[in-house]
This record gives sequence, structure tokens and C-alpha cells, in this order.
Amino acid sequence: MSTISPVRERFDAELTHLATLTDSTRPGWTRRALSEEDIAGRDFARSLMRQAGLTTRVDGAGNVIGVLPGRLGGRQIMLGSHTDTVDGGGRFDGITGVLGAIEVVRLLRENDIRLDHDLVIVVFFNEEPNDFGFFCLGSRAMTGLVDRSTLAATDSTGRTLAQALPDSGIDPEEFLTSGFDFTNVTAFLELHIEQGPELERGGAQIGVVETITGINHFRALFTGRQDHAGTTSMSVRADAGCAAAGTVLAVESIAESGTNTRGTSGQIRFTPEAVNVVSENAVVEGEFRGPDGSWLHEAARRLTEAAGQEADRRGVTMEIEWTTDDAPVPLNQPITATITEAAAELGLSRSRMFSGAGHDAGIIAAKTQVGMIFVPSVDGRSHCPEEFTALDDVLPGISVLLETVLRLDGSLRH
Ligand code: HGY
Ligand code: MN
Ligand code: MN
Repeated sequence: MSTISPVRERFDAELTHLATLTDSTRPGWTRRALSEEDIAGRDFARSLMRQAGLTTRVDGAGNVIGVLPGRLGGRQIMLGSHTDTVDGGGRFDGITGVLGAIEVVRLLRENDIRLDHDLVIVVFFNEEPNDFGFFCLGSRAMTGLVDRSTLAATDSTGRTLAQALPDSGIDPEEFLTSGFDFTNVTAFLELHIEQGPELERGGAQIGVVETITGINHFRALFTGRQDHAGTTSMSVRADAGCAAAGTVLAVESIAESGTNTRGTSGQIRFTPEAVNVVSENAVVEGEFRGPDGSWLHEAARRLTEAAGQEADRRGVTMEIEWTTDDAPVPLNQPITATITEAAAELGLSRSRMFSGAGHDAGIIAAKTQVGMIFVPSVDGRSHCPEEFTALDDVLPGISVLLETVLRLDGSLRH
């Protein structure tokens, strides 16, 4: 068993510094992918990796990759998470896993522990949803899940992703060919805050994730007719805004029909946006989540039908696009068992978890064995400025990450 403790002061200092690399015009701690702050955040993480002794590079999809060579060479254990945030987000989502992984490297080196495996640390590009309808873009590129249709996706101004990527130093052609060779990756681990209330409620220090939620994202476009708000009678309108609003309510009622299912319409836009004009165009973007892939498909079917009905009865046209269709991901039993043993060995209380949040780990799971370690979130809050996990709760997560790496390094030899 390892009795090595993570160093509180440096985690604290790095977390505090990253929190300054944010958009000061937005609430909370905002570092959205494709922004200058996001470039600065990944640069800072890269500088920490270099200081920790890793050889670093940035791949064609903006993922920062650092390598600590192992004794045997060839086989790899990968750790990682993200540094981008949602608009008005917090300081811990993703960042905990990035700083935690770098701390593991430092602890190994300071204690003269040489793994058999190469340890590969990844700061994934663009984990949170971007304006082009995608999330987990860096991990999708690494696992070969991007193509020309990804690059052709547009934001609300009509700009394509291909046009936006160069501002973040990413060449669109290289983005398409930045697949990572996972042949020798024997396991991937991600430390993360829970972002929900279960660990705190149950008094457990460590969450061992068993399944990551499935997520379907949609973008529905409604086209009606622009008219005067006072002179156009209700019976002759083609109000795109009302069709969109009906769709928002349909998302809510469909999500309420399942078990542990969720539906959210986080974005709606009317054009023109004026108090005395009937909307000609409206766009709703939202998502369904849940542990059951067949329910997610049924929810998508039902919403497509409901949005069509909301449009038809108002003389509005509707187009819906399902931009992401990620099935729920069960995580690997040998890895979750190792995480559980590591936490037990360290005397930490633990709980098996379902993750209602999506993670790069869920994408990487298509390529290698994956495990996730959760630490508690105060009041279960996340994706908001109040998101908080005390360092006393983060550090045990780093210890479990280290202990799991040591155990996997021993058990996953050739
Ligand atoms: O949206 C999510 O679940 C994640 O936090 N990106
Ligand atoms: Mn998030
Ligand atoms: Mn996250």
C-alpha cells in the first residue's frame, strides 16, 4: 500500500491560478472551449506537466498529452480530464482530474517510484458542449469519432467549426487525423467531482462509477412568419417562438416519464428578438440523459414527433437534428474493483455510483478499460459558480488515483 500523501498547498495554488484564467466579463469561472482563456488554461496545464517531468505535446485536436516513460516501455496507463468549463461554471469540474493526475506524476517521481507502464496524462480539448452542437470533441478526435460533417457544423452565426478551430491553433485537417493509437493503453482513469448529491448524502468519501449516462443532444429549428404583434390575430400567426416553447415543455414531460431520466432545454433563441414582433425563427437546443439506451432512442423519437406537432398546428416548419447520440457506458469491472480495493486499503468510505454527468472517460471506453473516481460536491451543485469540493475531500481522491495506478501497473503487466 502507498502511504504517500498528495501535497495540499500545490493543488490549492494551481486551482487558484487556473481560476484566474477565466473570462472576467462572465459570471463564475468561465473558460469555454475555443476561447482565449481556454488556450491559456491548457497552456498552464502543459507547463505544470513539464515541471512535473513529463514530455509534452499538443495533438492535432488540441489535446495536451504528457508522457512519463515506464521501465518496460510500450504499455501505457492513461489518466486525464478537461480544463474547459461551461458558461458561468465552477472551479472543480474537470480541473480536479487534471491537477490530480499531474500530482500523481509528481508523487511518483518524488518517491522514486518507476512504473512498468508509461503514464500518459491527457488534458482533453473541449469537453463541455460548444456552440457547434458537440461536446467531448478532443476525446472523440482521439478515438476517431470525428469526420468532415463535424467540421461542417455551424454555430448560430453560420460560422463552421472548421472556421473556428484555427483560432485555437487547431488545423481542421490535422483535427480529422489526430486519432491516438490505443493498442498499448491498458487502462484509462479519470478523477472527477461527483457534481451531484449522492456521496454527501450517504457520507461516502469516494464514488466508484459503474455506469456513465447516455446523452442525446438535439437542435430544433422552427421557421414561421414575422408579423406585427398587435395587428396579427392569433388565428393567422405562424409563431415559431410558440412552437419552440411547446417543444421545451415536451422535453420536460418526456423526461418525467422515465426512471432516472433527464431532459433539459438549456438554449432557446428567437429571431427577431423583439417584444412586439411575432418570431419568424426559433431554435431550441437540449438533451435527454438516462441509464437506458432504448429509452433514450424512444425519447428522441417522441420529441421529434412532438416538435413536429407543435410546429404543424401553427403553420410553422420544423427541422430537428440529433447532434450527439451517446449510449450509456458501463465501466470495466476489473478496474472498478481495483478502485474499490484501493479506496478500502486507504481506509476511505466508498459508494458505487451512476454518473448523470457525461465524461471523456465515456468516449475513451470504446478503446480501453476505463474507471472513474468521484469525490463529493457540496450540496451536489455543479455547472454553477457555487460548485465546491473542499481540499480535504479532493486529496483522498488523488490518493485513490495514485493507489489505483500502482495496483494496475502491477496487475496489467504483459
Ligand atoms: O454535461 C456534462 O455532463 C458534463 O459536465 N460535461
Ligand atoms: Mn461539466
Ligand atoms: Mn467534467
